[in-house]
Amino acid sequence: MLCACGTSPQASVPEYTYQVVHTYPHDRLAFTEGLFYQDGVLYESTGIEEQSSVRKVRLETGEVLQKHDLPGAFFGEGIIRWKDRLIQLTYKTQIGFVYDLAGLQELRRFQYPGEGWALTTDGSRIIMSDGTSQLRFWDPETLQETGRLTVTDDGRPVPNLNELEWVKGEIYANIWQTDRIARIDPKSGKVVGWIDLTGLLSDSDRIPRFTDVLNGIAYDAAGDRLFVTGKRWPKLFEIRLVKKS
Ligand SMILES: [Ca+2]
Repeated sequence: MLCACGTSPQASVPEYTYQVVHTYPHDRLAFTEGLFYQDGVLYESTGIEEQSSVRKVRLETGEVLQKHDLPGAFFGEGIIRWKDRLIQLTYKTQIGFVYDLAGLQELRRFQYPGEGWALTTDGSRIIMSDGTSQLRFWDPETLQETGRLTVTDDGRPVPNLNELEWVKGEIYANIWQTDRIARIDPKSGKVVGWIDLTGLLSDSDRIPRFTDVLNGIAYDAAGDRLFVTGKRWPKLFEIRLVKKS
């Protein structure tokens, strides 16, 4: 039978599934909101008021090496390193924190409008998500906005962009409340690939009404390793992408 759909065929955006390369322990109480990897250490931000923190974690064991707790009113969100500083967003309080990377001591606070969801960097700009289909670019020194980019898939905006990671010239963004990661062209904003992580955390590793959604992408550029986890997941995974045929 012929399809009489009446619309032009969609440009085929490649889809990827995954292979698990390694499984590591992850703090089951960590409501992961931000994640990156730097010089052998995972940096993680956790959310929820009265439970928020920024921490350094040993990848292999999940051991928390260093931790700074946020004041109770703040809900921690995305993090990124810039030079010798660590920058952290908060969810709805419109205040960000700048820490000393080595000691995780608070150096100062700054303000931005709207919600704060995630951060990453292409090496010259900070890239920020706020839960919409837009990404914001910031000057990393002034933390002032320099531009925005709308992320689209086949011409339609992609909302709920959450945790970000810069991976080999693309922006990876996991889509809130899904098992999917968008691979985004940073120039056009177009989704150039979809990663489907369905089934990554098994049902037996989930606690009903406690274990939450996929969130947290980190990339080890030197070792070409991609890490993903989720909110209150007991595991963190190194994965390899496999193109769906
Ligand atoms: Ca990240």
